[in-house]
Amino acid sequence: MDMVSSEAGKSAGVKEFDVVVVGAGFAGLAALHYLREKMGYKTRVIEAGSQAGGTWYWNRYPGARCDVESLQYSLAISPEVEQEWNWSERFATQDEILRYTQFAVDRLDLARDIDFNTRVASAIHNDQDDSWAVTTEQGEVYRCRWLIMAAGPLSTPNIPDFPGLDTFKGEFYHTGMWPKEPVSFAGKRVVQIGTGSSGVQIAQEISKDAAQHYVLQRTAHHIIPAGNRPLNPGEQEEIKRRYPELRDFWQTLIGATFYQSLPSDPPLVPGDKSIFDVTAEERKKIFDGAWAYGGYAFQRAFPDALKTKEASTLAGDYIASKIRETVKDPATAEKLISTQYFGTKRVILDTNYYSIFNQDNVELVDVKGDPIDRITETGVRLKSGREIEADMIVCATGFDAMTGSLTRMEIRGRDGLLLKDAWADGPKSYLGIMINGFPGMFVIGGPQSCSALANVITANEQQVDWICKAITWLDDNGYTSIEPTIEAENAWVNRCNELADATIYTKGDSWYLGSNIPGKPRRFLLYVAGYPGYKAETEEVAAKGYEGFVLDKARELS
Ligand code: NA7
Repeated sequence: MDMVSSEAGKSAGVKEFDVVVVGAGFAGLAALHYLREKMGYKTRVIEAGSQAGGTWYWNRYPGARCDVESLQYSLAISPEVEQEWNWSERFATQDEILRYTQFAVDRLDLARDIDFNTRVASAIHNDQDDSWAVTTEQGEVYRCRWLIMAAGPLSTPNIPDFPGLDTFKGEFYHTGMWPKEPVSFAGKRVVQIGTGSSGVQIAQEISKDAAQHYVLQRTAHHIIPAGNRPLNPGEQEEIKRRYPELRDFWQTLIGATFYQSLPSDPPLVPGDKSIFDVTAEERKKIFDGAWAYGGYAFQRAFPDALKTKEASTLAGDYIASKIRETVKDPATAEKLISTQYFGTKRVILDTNYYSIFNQDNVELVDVKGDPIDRITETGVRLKSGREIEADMIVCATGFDAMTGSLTRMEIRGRDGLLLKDAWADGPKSYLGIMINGFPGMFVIGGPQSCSALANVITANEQQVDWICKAITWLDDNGYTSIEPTIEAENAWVNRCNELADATIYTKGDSWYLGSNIPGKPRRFLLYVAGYPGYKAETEEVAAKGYEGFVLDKARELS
């Protein structure tokens, strides 16, 4: 099919496609494969990086590793890729995932339809003919009927506006924009700001070589052991043999991923018993087993741990006892104990973080008690007047999550509406896929989807499947436009907010709420009821002929 290019009235120099996809992470790659191979659509992917991989392309900092088991964190769209690629560890490193991505790109011959080193500046809807014009920073224009934004939920780095940052004379890095060239910490005084997943991972690498390593912590996060290890003999083969059955099983679980490596293992945790229905001894035994097994077994041990403050506190107390056992200096141990409810921030999987604080070259600096005043030419000054001299500053300060990758582009929908303005009071979407005022523009991993609360590759693939089926259906029925009604969008947003309010997630501060970005409206950014519920709700809308959407067939491309 070559829907757009066959139309009359093409502008010179404008590249014409049926579908343009922004971003070549897992979502964009899955979309390209689906659109091209299953639907025969003329598709172009635009990618800012020089290689596919999204998150795993940009976050190449030392120690970067996935927190979903490698045998589950993989594309299901291609049996060839699934069977031919071999993972080496239970949780894969950034480097291994990037090599896997490249393998998938080569095996599926995807690169020929991706424009690399190309960043999108704007996407403007043409209300006359229901097309989109996507313009790159180099000034190239792509025109398409359907636009898919797959720019990533965690891809706009947050560099806090510290006064004096531009005066610092040493090396400066953000984990989400790590250079390709090697960075050495050896013999240097390194200040690290931020102790989320990225901070916890890179801290273990910095502390190995730095002369002095200052870990600036604003909030202590909850950290549980990953239990990473090389894959056991036969484990990979069994999973490969059973992939179709296992992928179906994983999709019945709240996070579309299983906390155990193999479902055939005897269940580690009851999983369905309230934390209050067991004695203190039983609870400890269950937590001990889950802690030793690693991964998210601990988080899944009791279903109410992420629901009520009382249950969450018991899980937090267990982690506190582990910190006190590990960290020799009692004052440092107390600072590392989170005062947030367990699960309000994403729980971090780690290997050896707490014990680095027993090293002489590592100091934990509490920047909630004594905040950063400014960055100087030679380091960091705290409000107390303390000067920390540094050769290098590493920001592990996270991302403008879920919305940043979209609002930093000039996206204009119907009547010239700017997406940033439409979201001034907080992001809104219908089904986490489409936005009122932006006809024909689909979003993968956007606000009010379940993406970052689930195995994100599975969540991406489900959205790709939904979007591609919608596009096929629209084209088959002669529609040129689809847009959610404001009523459907409001109802979805309210539903997402109500679901979140019934959990622990809204009882603290996190990027899930946008509260990590000064001035960003506080709103829970995800559908919290789990992958199976999300899949069922979105599929029901499609089965009902795209209920809640306005469909238009009046317009032809000019
Ligand atoms: P996160 O989880 O957002 O962590 C960012 C960290 O940076 C966190 O500890 C923040 O403290 C800290 N931060 C942010 N701004 C500041 C300022 N101004 N001063 C001091 N400290 C600051 O990002 P990650 O990259 O670690 O992980 C993101 C996701 O990627 C993760 O959840 C996984 O899904 C993968 P705070 O907690 O806000 O007080």
